[in-house]
Amino acid sequence: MKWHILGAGAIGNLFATRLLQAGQNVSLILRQPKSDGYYQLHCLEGKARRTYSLPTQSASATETISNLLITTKAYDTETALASVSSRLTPDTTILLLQNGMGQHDAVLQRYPSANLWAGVTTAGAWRPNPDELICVAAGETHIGPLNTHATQLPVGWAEQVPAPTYKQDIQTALWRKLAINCAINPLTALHGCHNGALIENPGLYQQMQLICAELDTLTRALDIPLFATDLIDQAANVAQATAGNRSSMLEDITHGRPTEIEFITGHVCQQADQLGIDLPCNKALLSQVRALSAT
Ligand code: KPL
Repeated sequence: MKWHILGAGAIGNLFATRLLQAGQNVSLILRQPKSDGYYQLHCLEGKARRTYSLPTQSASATETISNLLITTKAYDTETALASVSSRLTPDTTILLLQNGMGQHDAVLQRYPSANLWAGVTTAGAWRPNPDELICVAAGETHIGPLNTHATQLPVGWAEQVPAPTYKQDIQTALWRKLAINCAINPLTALHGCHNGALIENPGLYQQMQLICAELDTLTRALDIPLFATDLIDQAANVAQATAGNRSSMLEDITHGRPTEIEFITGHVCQQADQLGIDLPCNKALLSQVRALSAT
C-alpha cells in the first residue's frame, strides 16, 4: 500500500522512514518536488545511521491518494488538504498526526466520508539540514479513529518500529498532549527559554502551576480524564524529560513563523468560553503570544 505525506518537517520525514521500513510505499508531497523525483535522507538514531531514498511529488500530481498522513503545522491543515482534494477518493484514509486541536473537527466537517484518524506522538526529531534527520527520542505514538469504528491501526502502522498503540478513545490522548503543550509551549515561547527553565525558575514554575490548575478545572467540567494526578505533575515531568529542548512554539517564534497558539491555548480558551469558565492565565498567554506571532 502507499502513503502520501503532507508536511515534510522532522515528524513527516521520521514517519516516512518508519512506513518505508514497515514495507509501505511512500511519497512526500512537496511544494517543490525534487527534479529526479526523490531525495536522500540520512537518518541518525542513536549509533545507527541509515540512508533512505524518499520519493517526492507535487500536490498537482494526478496519482490517487488512498492513504494520507498529515504532519503539517495545525494551521496549515485545511490549505494543505485542499491542495490535494481532487486526488482523494470518497473513502481515503486520512491520519492527522500534529500538535493542537480544532483542526480535526474542521477536517471532519469538510471530508465526512473519509476514514479519519488522529494521532499524537512523543517522538523527537530534528533536521540540522534538509537531507539529514536526527531522531533523539523514539517516543510513544497513539493513534485512534475519529469517525469510524475501526478496531485496528490503519494499514502499515502496526508493523512500524516502535509500533504505535491503538486508542479507541483518541480524544483523551489528544487532550493530554494539548494540556502539556498549553503548560509548556506558550511560556517557553514568551520567555525564550528551554523547557527545563519552567521547573528550574520558581517564577515560571508558579505560572505553569496556574495554567495547569485552570486546565484541570476545564477538563473536569468537560469530563475529560486527563491524568491520574494533577496536570502540573505531568507537565513538570515532561519539562524535566525534555529540559534541554526548545519547544516547537519557541522555534516558530525564533524563526519568524506563525505559531500554533490558536490550536493550543486558543482551543482551550474557546472551549472554556462555551462553558462560561474563565481561564485568566491562559487568556493572558494567548494574547501575549498572539502579539509575538507572525500570523
Ligand atoms: O510537544 C512539545 C512541543 O515542543 O511542541 C513538547 C512536549 C513541549 C516538547 O518540547
